[in-house]
Amino acid sequence: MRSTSEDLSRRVLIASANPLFAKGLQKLIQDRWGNRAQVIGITHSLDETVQTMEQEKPDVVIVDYDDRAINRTDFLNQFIKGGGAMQVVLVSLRGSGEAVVYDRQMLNTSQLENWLGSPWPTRGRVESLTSPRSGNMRHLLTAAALVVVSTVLVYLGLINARLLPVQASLQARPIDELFNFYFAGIAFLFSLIVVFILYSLVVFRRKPGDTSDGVHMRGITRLEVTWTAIPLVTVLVLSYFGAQNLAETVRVDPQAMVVNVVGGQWFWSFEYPDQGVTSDTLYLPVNQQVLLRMTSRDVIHSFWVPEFRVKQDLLPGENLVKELRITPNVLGEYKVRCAEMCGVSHAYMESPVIVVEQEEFDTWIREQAAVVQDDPVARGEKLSRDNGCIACHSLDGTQGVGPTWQGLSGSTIQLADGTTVQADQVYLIESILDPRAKIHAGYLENVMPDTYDELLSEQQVMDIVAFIESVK
Ligand code: HEC
Ligand SMILES: [Cu+2]
Repeated sequence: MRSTSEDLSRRVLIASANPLFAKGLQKLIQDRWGNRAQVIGITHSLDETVQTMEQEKPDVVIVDYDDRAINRTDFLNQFIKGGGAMQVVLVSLRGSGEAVVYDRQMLNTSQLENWLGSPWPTRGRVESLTSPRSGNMRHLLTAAALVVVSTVLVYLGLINARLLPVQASLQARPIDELFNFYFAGIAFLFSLIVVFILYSLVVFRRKPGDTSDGVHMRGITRLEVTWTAIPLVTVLVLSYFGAQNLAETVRVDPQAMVVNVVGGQWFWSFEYPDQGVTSDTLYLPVNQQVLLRMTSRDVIHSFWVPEFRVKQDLLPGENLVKELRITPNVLGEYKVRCAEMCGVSHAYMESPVIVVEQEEFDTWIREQAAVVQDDPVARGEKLSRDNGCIACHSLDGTQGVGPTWQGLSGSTIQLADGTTVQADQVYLIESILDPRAKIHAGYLENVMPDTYDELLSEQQVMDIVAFIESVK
């Protein structure tokens, strides 16, 4: 900032090919300002003006607005490229006469009146010279305060909006912490943008009758470097947090219980290899890490229990086993859902996930194991659920993707080729092992998987048939 005494002896350059304009202006400046301003030269062309500006570094350049020899647009382009503080006054003597002041630092229409005592009508509103910066600072501080208030309010709103369900696993904790951190960032960025826009709309609204131009701005390198550097650092910090978080959610507990998960159109099946049990419900003992080893029977599915937060895709292919570790720490009933669009019944690909005390889990395992031993119908029912048959075949007459099993056994079936067939044991077995052989009229022929002859043993097929026969 300049001191006041220096301010009072400004060095002025006049650029005009018109001698009358230059002389008149020089006289005017001398009359009004005496030795507080000094005309250091008069130039007659664009090149001469630019050259003199570089050599003499005047405080102010007064340019004849109507002069063809010094094209004002070309001149301003040159002027703006320079460094250091300098002001340009474009003065027109034509018609109504007008003047525009450009300031290399601020480029606003201020200070003209103070400078020349307003000898010409000025274009637009001329602000007083009394420290325009303090006014800017006040606006900035007010807006900043509003940003702080808005950030706090938006953040409180976000964390109280219950965007996340109950936190029911150890892995969910770091994820939620990261979420909260992001919410704070989102609240701040949202406020930064919205508050400044609204503030400008309200406070800097164009007053009636104001026809002045906005401030003319060219690139400000320092600002551009700043707004590139800050996001860069922010992204690096976030990626560090993200990596740390990931490491925490995949931390291995050597005591983890293994469950093999198979996803298919449209069912989940959970095998407990160490306990010799398979189920369509995922039972988990509380506070014990479970290692899910997951694969898909057909297309890509995705295992997601929102309460546990973590999620993992299941890929088709024998050797494509994906792992996910979960340590449930809140008792309760949840639902696993498929988070990957996988066909017609994708939205219904849900199974219960039940977190129980260790003793209750052991009891459940014992019951499941017992069922498998005793009764072919019970075994068949279990196999039907575990293999996803029930997803397509209802047991209560409800219309599904496939025909209902209620009353199926022994009924007469209309086939797509116009013939009929008796649904005896032979037909049921053939329908399971070779579903394309005979098509039930009204159903799509290539929907039922034709892989069961590989997946099921002869005994298992007989168990399922026993179960179908029992659904009356
Ligand atoms: C993706 C859906 C789907 C799955 C899973 C599925 N089926 Fe089917 N199933 C069908 C459709 C559709 C038909 C009718 C078309 C046909 O006859 O192939 C059918 C037909 C049948 C039939 C003949 C019934 C009749 O009314 O003609 C039997 C029996 C059968 N399925 C058993 C099973 C068994 C057992 C399983 C599990 C091991 C199973 N299905 C899994 C879709 C499915
Ligand atoms: Cu799916």
